[in-house]
Amino acid sequence: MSCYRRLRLSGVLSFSLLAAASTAQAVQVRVTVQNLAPANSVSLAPFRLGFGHGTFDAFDNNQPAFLLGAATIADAPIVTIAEGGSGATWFPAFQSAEPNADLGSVVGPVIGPFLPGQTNSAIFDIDPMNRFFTFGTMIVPSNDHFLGNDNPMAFEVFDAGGNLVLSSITEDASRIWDAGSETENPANAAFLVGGVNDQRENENLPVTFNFADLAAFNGLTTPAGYTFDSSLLSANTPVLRVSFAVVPEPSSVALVAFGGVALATLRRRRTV
Ligand SMILES: [Ca+2]
Ligand SMILES: [Ca+2]
Ligand SMILES: [Ca+2]
Repeated sequence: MSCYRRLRLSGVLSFSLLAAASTAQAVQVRVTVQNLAPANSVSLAPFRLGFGHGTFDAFDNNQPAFLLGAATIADAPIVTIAEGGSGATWFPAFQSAEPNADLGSVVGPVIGPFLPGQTNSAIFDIDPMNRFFTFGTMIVPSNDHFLGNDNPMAFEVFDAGGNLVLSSITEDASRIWDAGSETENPANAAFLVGGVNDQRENENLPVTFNFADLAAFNGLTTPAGYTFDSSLLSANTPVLRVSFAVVPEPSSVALVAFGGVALATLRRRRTV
């Protein structure tokens, strides 16, 4: 290959890379949520998530859930996840703190929560400059238990170059929080036959790690038909895995094809 041709090829490939860098503003990321908990133990309400700059923070260990503009503790952003799974104020607070964040949900494979062993995924368009992942999901049955990250910079999914650098997160039962917002009362709990989740009684405690209090629901029947038993959980029992995978985009496939055409053209020239 002559120096001239080598330079031309290198120029074509550099152009391709530059084009990719300037047009790749969003990547498609598949987020997969798996309930790893043993049968007849905890289920997971719809999974709420955001990719951002790592500045939105809805709670701290051993502090009351932050109100972040909400009038009462029942409306505090993390509490709208912990007490019902909706994130009704969590999403707006996240958007307000980080207007360019990418927010969404992964719901269970059928209507209702992720039962033990169930998995589902969803694909999101993510700006890879939103490098940090934050999530929350209510643990049911409960009044105000949840899984979520206290440190909004705990999970760096993309590096500064926009490359996916985190493939999964696994949480065990010791990572289950009590939001400290509602007392553990089966009559007011979600995902129990006979429980009325809209009812609540202030607990006036800080957010703390606590899965032991789920024993308040042992022996009671869930709407899914199983009898709940928290003794199936030990501190190190895995309960959640979240996985990340980049989905190839049509534009990047086209660029790869373009690079292939450039190489093929050069090869043809060499053989002439
Ligand atoms: Ca925090
Ligand atoms: Ca509680
Ligand atoms: Ca309730």
